[in-house]
Amino acid sequence: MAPGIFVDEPVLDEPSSKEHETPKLRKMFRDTDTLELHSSGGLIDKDSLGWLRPTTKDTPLEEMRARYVRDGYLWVKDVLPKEDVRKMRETYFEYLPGLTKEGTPKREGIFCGDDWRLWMQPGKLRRKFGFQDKNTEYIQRMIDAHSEKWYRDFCGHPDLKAFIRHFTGWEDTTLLERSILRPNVPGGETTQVHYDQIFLRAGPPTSMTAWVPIGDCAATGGGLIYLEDSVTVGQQLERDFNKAAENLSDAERISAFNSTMMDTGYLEKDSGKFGKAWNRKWLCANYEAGDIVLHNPFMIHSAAINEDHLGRIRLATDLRYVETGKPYDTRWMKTWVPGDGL
Ligand SMILES: O=C(O)CCC(=O)C(=O)O
Ligand SMILES: [Fe+2]
Repeated sequence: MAPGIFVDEPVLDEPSSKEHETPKLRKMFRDTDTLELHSSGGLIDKDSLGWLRPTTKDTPLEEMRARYVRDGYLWVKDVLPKEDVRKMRETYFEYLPGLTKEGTPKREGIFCGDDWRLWMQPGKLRRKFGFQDKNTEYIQRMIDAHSEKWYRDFCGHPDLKAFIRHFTGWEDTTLLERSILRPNVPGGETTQVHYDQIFLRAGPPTSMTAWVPIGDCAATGGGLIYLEDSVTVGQQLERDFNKAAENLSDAERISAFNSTMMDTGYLEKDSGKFGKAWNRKWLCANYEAGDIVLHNPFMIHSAAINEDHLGRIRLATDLRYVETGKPYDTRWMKTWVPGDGL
């Protein structure tokens, strides 16, 4: 086991409120002194790392909502049955047999190690996601997975839906159709700094994201990292972008790739640098199958490079919910394909 993984006792940045946490949850805190995380732009200074606070799903509703409002995220444990999540992981890797190492159990998702696959990842290098002749069949399957019944059923899992309804209090929720299955292979391209509203600009900022790790994912395994207390940062940046885009056409204004943005739609490649510029820490976590993280559309996040010591692929999906009947970015009501402009 790599040093610092799953230390027995919490060391830093423990949540102040333990009321709704079990001892098992507290054991999951790791020592940031031994933790090394990288973004696509390089090492994130260890002084800039902290931990997300876990929340159990039976936490009183008012407390959960208060945390979401205060922190911009809510990391909820055990929303989905672990076995359903693991089954989904297995099904995905069975569907894409070449992705995992021959002779290893599919549900472990150990990367096969092919170099070219480092660049073939849905949702990364968004507009650059290319089709290389020799890999056409593999890439087509990676895309087709998003329309398969087992994936759509997973996205609509009744326990997930029930939790979202409970948490939001919305009479009915609409799950936006566009979502991406993201198999982040060790050492491969990773998600750069952004807030989700950048990509949902054709609607008001009333959506909520659920990031769903599909399998256990320790902090070094390429999970999502959140910039602490960053909803106001996202809001300020969006105001600045909108101001700079005043003279653009409507179509350009709602684009994540308009002339006011980086050509990838992201804010920065180097998460560490971005965190330092805003004087905030990056909060990471040891996620487990069954967890979800809800986040505000202005909350700033990115993903660490997957440096899993066993070479496991980080598989995750991200779902967006809106209150049924309220306006939203309707461009998101279609199944993801590469280069769909979002
Ligand atoms: O899984 C990832 O790397 C990106 C997910 C994301 O940005 C989100 O859930 O909003
Ligand atoms: Fe995001």
